Amino acid sequence: PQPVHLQEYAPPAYLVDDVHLTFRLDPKATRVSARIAFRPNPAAQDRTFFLHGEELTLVSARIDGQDVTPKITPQGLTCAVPDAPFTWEAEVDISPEANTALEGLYISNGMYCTQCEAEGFRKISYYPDRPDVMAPFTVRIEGDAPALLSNGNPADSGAGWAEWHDPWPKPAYLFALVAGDLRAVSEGFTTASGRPVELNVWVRPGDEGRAGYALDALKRSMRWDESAYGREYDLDVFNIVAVDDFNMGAMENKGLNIFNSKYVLASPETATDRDFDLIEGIVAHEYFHNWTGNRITCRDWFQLCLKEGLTVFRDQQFSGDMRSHAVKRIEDVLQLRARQFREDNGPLAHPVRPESYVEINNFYTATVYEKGAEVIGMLRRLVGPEGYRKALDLYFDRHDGDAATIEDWLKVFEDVTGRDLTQFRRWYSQAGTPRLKVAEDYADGRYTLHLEQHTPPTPGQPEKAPQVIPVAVGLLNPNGDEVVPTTLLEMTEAKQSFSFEGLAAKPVPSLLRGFSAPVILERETSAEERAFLLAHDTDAFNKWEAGRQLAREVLAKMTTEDAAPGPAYLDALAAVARDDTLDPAFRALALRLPSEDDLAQALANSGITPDPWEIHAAREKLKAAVARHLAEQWPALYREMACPGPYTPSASDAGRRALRLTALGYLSRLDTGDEARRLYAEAGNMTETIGALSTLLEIGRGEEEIEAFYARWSADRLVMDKWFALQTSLAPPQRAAATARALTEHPDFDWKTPNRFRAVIGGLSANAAGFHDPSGASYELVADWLIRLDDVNPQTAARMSTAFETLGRYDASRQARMRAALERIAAKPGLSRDMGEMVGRILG
Ligand code: HT7
Ligand code: ZN
Repeated sequence: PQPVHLQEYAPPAYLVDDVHLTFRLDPKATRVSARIAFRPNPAAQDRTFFLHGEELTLVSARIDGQDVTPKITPQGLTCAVPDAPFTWEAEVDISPEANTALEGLYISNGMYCTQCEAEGFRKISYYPDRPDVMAPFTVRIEGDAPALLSNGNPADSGAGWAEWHDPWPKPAYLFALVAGDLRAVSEGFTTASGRPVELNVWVRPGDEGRAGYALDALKRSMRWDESAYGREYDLDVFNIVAVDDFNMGAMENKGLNIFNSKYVLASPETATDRDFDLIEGIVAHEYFHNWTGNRITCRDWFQLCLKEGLTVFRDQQFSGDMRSHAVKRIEDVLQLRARQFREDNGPLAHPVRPESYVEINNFYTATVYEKGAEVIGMLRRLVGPEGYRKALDLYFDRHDGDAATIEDWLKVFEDVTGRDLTQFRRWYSQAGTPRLKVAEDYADGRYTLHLEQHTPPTPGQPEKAPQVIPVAVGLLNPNGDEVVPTTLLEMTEAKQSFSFEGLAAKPVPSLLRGFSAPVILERETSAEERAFLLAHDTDAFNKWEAGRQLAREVLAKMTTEDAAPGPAYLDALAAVARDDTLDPAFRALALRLPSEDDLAQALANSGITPDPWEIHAAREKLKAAVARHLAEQWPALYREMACPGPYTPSASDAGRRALRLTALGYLSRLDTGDEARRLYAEAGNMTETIGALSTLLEIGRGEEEIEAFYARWSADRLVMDKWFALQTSLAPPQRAAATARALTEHPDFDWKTPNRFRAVIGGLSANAAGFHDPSGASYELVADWLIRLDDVNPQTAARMSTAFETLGRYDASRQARMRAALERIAAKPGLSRDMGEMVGRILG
């Protein structure tokens, strides 16, 4: 298949003024009738009338009431049309039941549902399925389900039918339809200007008790968008539907958000604190898309970060406001490094705005989403919160109803602030994580930081130009007092120096405060200085970061030199564990060791070939050493952090539980799991149940509890996903492949359900040492299953092939085995375009 290029963008030949769709639902043959008002686009050169359409059976086609016979290809149709506005009518048949790819109209557990982003609408009707064609939609659904839902406002309904009208022009990717036996959990909401809105969360009968938290998160998101961005909701109803079979997390269809049920349904008994946290964030994210994505959409799919980067940034701000900014920032950076830095450092690296793709679904990546959000965070830092708010106001004013571009986005910042953002634009066009080297000197009260930036080559981009890097810096004197508060240095050159005058002694710098830019900081410093910052830094992110770097260095030495952990680190951790002036959630994060993949990444970045089994062994040793060093503190911490009263998912209770379970993790290395077993038996909520169970699995125990868990929860799909994922992700390295293989033979392994597939195969891929079993057994197992899934659900299979993206990091033997697995996938007859592109890029 040929790639599509950003440079080839051409405006659509025809625009759409109005769309009427009628669905006669039937699992085998749903009849979709479309009546569409087209008009020639004066801005277009080309006059070819082309409608996308895939896997459709055309029944009839008419133009202005006259039958026509279009020319049909596997990608769509062309037809001779008048050189003036005209009405197109067509009927097609589609088979939701046969749709296992979960794109277009499909059936999940007896319920009809759609997924149209990015290019799924073309599997529903012939249409110009591109985001720059926007139109109001009227939809009639005929079917015998109790709930018949589509976008916009309900217009009319009767027995076995319902009509919906969405007055806001939208691209086809935001179309949605849901029909099934669903119950609404509802509440009213009044917008700031007094518009009443009905909020519904639609779930299967029996799940009503698990919808309350999502509904509450929705209300808080709506209020927050009003106060933080001045954005109100614009329809009479807002519907959220929970669906079991879903390729991703959720989808922002106008007025009818569809969610993976994992991100809607929660009760204290079945969901962990992490689940509640994710539900809040994802509900907010999809709601915020109503303005950043729906009212202002993307001109083409290359501009995906326009809506996704901005919406992620907004949901991060929201979660920070709801919980703790410091903790949220640490969690976001952990995630950025684990996913985006990993991606940026390998064969799948691409710019935040890619310049070509074969399959756009392969570009819903950490780079587009998370790095896209970081770029916005940097912009905000550079122009300040007021400049940012003014720019956003102008963006909404100027582009409401548009399909916009990154150029449009940056222009509002330039117009509001008078800044030239030409160089800043490189953050959108250059791939790779910049390295920021720091040296310093001090003489006569003058302290100078010498900064040097360099971005390594990435596929197709051997050379990089310097980027604008906002470096937030604070300086501490040797007593630990802050002598220079946070100051923003704007680096624009490849090499640049910045001086601070009037300092009585050589200061200790706190660099890149709040992680002010998505770069890798390279600075030689002592363990003592890191411990000093961990103790004294006033910037919460850098306080944590100091401990993190210390842990990385200790682990790296333990891995490569078999060294013992030094006292600087162990004593610094003890001080954090003891310091009850610190937020428990922060302490839990500071006491958590870097992941095995994080360490592999760090070693590879410093030119050392990581051995995943040695890393695993070193990390286990370090856990044991920390457990022993703080032996007296764990039981007390475990006791003190117990939450009195009934479970609440509040940030403060969740933080206490996180610290308590961290203490349990270390404690279990001293008491062979006795306390964890007790907690498993007594736990009154899923957070503690899973905490106890994972603690036991991590020390190679928990067999009885795994059985008991299955007996208790086997009827609950979402909880069973946890059961599967825990076992593959926490299996000891030598047993991981065999554990995963055995689970693929389990009668409950419904591999066609993405959540279950991700639990088992994704769980194994996330088990760094287990996946990199030197025998290659895990590579082979994962490849076998990706080959199998590719026939059924290419989108999910292709996404999961990223397990192999770290190929270049490892030793020759592992590389050869990974390559062999990938080549076997590449050679599969009938390989999907999705998987073909991914494997081709990984193999290089
Ligand atoms: N905009 C959505 C991205 C998306 C998606 C969601 C579910 C299934 C398939 C999908 N393809 C693309 C989700 C979001 O970012 O909010
Ligand atoms: Zn999104």
